[in-house]
Amino acid sequence: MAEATASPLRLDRLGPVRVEHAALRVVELPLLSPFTTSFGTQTVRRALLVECHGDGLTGVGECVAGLEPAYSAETLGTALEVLRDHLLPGVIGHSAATVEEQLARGAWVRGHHMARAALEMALLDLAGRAAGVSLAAVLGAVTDRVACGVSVGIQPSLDATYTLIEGYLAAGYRRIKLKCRPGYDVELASGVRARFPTALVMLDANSAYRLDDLPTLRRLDAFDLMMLEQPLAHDDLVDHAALQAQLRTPVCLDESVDSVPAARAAIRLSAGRIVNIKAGRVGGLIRAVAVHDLCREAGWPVWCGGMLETGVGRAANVALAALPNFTLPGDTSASDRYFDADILTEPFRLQSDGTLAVPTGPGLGVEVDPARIAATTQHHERIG
Ligand code: NPG
Repeated sequence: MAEATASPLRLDRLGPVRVEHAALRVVELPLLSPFTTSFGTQTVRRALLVECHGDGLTGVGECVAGLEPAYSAETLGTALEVLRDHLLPGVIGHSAATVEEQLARGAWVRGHHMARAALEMALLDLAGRAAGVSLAAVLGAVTDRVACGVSVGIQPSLDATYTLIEGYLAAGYRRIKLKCRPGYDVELASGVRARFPTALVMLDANSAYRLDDLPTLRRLDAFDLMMLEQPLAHDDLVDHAALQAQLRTPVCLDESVDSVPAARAAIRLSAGRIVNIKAGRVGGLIRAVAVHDLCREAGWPVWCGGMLETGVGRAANVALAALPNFTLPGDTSASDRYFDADILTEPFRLQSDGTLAVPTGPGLGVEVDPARIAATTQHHERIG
């Protein structure tokens, strides 16, 4: 066990925020190429943005929920409803001494972590802008750039996968994550390892296996993978623990760690050795820092996951990934890995050292481009 260290979170740097009115906006951006995982193929990113207005400032948050309840039970539709009918009415027009107090007004809502996280992001952006402090500074960033990995979806052929990897490594990405599923695993890992002997490579199964697949999963131990992400069911920490006990490759948990208590349980059970932290999945950035802190105390490294975010959600991810225990490259790729054009005035660009710069401006530290917002908006409603 590593020694307990103080949390880097600095919410005390923020003052109170007043939300006068808000808006829910759905933008749609086509993906440059289809993204296939063990549970399906995505060709567009439809993102729900929460905009909170107060004192002449706007804070924006992005919800990571997808169109279908496949990765998680939440969808864009459920998030719209929960934000419109339950979460936003609790904050609009109410004064609070701190952002935490404001968020606590929605604490009675059970689950709906992605909806909650989107509102939290908007409030933290608004409060950061009001106080002139960057989100990265509030969360406790210790670096001004974060190492980037890239996630490669399931391709029509192994050759297509090799070609993509070559391009990403040449661009500077520092770690390759390969989506896998039963029947598209051992050959994939062995082929990639043979062609890229020194690359940092990991596999992500998105819960596609069962403990009965142990013989197949053990064969992956031969390929020096950084980790195997979320091999088993999203709600089965006990089986993950049984698997990790019989696997040399570290198991990384994603879907299984959907809350701070789940992180504690995973650590207690030794259900893996690494956590992919997504703020949306655990209910917000503040809880993401709490998961980070628990993992740090346990000696588990973490990295920042991605959900094909637009630049808004990406800005928050990059700020989070700048915390001290994010020691592994994450799924925080540059805007041009996903979209022809992002919705920001300045997209996230991969630096020559394979990193993204952590925004330093107030709040999220990025600006949405009004023309891109107008061009991509599918739905808009004012609340309050
Ligand atoms: O670079 O943002 C990215 C994508 C990273 O592979 C990625 N995300 O299971 O972690 C995942 C997967 C995902 C994407 C899951 C979209 C759900 C929706």
